[in-house]
Amino acid sequence: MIDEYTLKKLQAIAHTLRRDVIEMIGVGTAGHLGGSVSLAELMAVLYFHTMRFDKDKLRDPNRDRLVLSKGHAALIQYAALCELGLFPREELKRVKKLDGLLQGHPDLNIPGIEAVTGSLGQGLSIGIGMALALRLDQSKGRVYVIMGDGEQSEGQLWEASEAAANFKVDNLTAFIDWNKVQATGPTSETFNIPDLDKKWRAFGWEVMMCPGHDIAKIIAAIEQARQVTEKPALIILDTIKGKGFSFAEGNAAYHNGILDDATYKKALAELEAGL
Ligand SMILES: Cc1ncc(C[n+]2csc(CCOP(=O)(O)OP(=O)(O)O)c2C)c(N)n1
Repeated sequence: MIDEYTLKKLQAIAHTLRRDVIEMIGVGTAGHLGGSVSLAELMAVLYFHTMRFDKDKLRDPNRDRLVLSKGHAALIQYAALCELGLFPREELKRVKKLDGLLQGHPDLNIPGIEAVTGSLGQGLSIGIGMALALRLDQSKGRVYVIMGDGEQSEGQLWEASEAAANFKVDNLTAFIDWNKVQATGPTSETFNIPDLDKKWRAFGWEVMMCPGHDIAKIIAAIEQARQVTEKPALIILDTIKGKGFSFAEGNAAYHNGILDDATYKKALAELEAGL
């Protein structure tokens, strides 16, 4: 259980992260809006509540690691890292610019980023490697890996899934951002993988379903996952792609769409109204 103050604080942070994403995308350039903002609550919880993460001790061997396997959603991670003070706000205005720090996918030269991602399907393998190394080092650090539902079509991910169960990787928690839409349309029409929960369970994981925009429930699910021993845990977050912006919710056009002047203003107005 979390107290009312913490809940309100994390909700406000999720709201701020959404606003930062809109500011980063701006008018007239493409940006991964939908799959970024579907993660706003999870990012708020992980970086501002759950993770052992100290911005002044980025090399602490006991820190928790976050691997954003669906690296195209980097904007929401950049927003969180910026709000934590890891780089100046001016960098948000230079996202995806050649002279900017923040490129389209996470890169190791960005403070706070632990893994290069973007080629879907690889993040879980990276996370398992980290978790096994942490175990060898007897570190207190845990690893969190965020995957997409469209990403579930990647074969490497299922090999990694088996490996995690085989090696009893219990210092890792994985998430699927189950927003049901991928780049060009509904995930069920692009590459249908029904019964994700049963499949992961059959692969030896502890699997939990969780409403993905409910901060208290996300915190409770992560806590439950931490208690699991001798096997890895997966939290499937039931989310809405584009959450928070009426024109983008469930709309594949805003997977990596362009905001024009009207949609940009509408996004800001909806943020304002949601305060
Ligand atoms: C190996 C690989 N194939 C294709 C792509 C192109 N791509 C980028 S995002 C995306 C859709 C991903 O869908 P999902 O995992 O559901 O992400 P979300 O909807 O949460 O943004 C694809 C196919 C990629 N980045 N990597």
